[in-house]
Amino acid sequence: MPAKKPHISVIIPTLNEEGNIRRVIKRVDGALDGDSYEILVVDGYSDDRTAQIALSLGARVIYDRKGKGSALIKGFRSARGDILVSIDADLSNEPKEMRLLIDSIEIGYDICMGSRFITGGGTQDMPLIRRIGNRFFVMLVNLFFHAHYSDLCYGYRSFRKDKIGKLGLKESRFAIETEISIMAAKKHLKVIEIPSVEKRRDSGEAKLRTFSDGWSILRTILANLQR
Ligand SMILES: Nc1nc2c(ncn2[C@@H]2O[C@H](COP(=O)(O)OP(=O)(O)OP(=O)(O)O)[C@@H](O)[C@H]2O)c(=O)[nH]1
Ligand SMILES: [Mg+2]
Repeated sequence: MPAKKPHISVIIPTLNEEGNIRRVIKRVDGALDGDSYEILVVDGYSDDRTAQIALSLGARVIYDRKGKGSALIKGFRSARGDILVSIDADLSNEPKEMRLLIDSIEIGYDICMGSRFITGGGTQDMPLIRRIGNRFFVMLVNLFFHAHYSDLCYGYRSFRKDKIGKLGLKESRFAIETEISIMAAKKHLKVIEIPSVEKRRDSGEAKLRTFSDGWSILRTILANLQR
């Protein structure tokens, strides 16, 4: 008999996260105990044991060479669930908050976005320069695309699978969240924000480069004005 199709796919992009991935998977397992779900790790050919550890804990592992964005896009395509959740592998997102992300899709929203900047949300991991950049980009996106977002560059989100597949996403690096927010506004998807508290990355190194990735986020915003 074929295995039952999972209802939820938790997509985790990873690059050299061997110090974190075990605890992330265990906490996701704890948060979704009793649910029908799969954990899909999209690994950027890590040099360390990230993929082996994920496999040993029962996750499905696929590979992507380019960046966080292309890893997520590949994950969205490969996911078997109806509800997709994206979560970082560095222990900065709290798996217990996933319940709110999942419930939001179940009650009819197309995308639910964690926000660090509404009541109940917060961040322990945002230097001033990134805070200013994020706020500036939120303002531009809201102005240009008639949206009401409070946060932008944050990857803890959930999606209705058949909707995320139709957004024509292309961003291969850290501008992916910005592209999703813009396309969701352009296509008039039903979006909700929930408060989320971002913790400091536990072990390992940051992959985001504030200036080059900030520049690519700005380019993404401007490029979408013309499309
Ligand atoms: N597959 C894949 N995953 C990536 C790549 N770059 C980053 N990631 C993953 O994407 C998630 C977010 O990356 P981070 O480096 O934590 O970015 P950040 O949260 O802005 O930076 P920190 O402040 O260090 O937390 C993590 O789970 C990374 O392992 C990549 O090139 N490929
Ligand atoms: Mg992080």
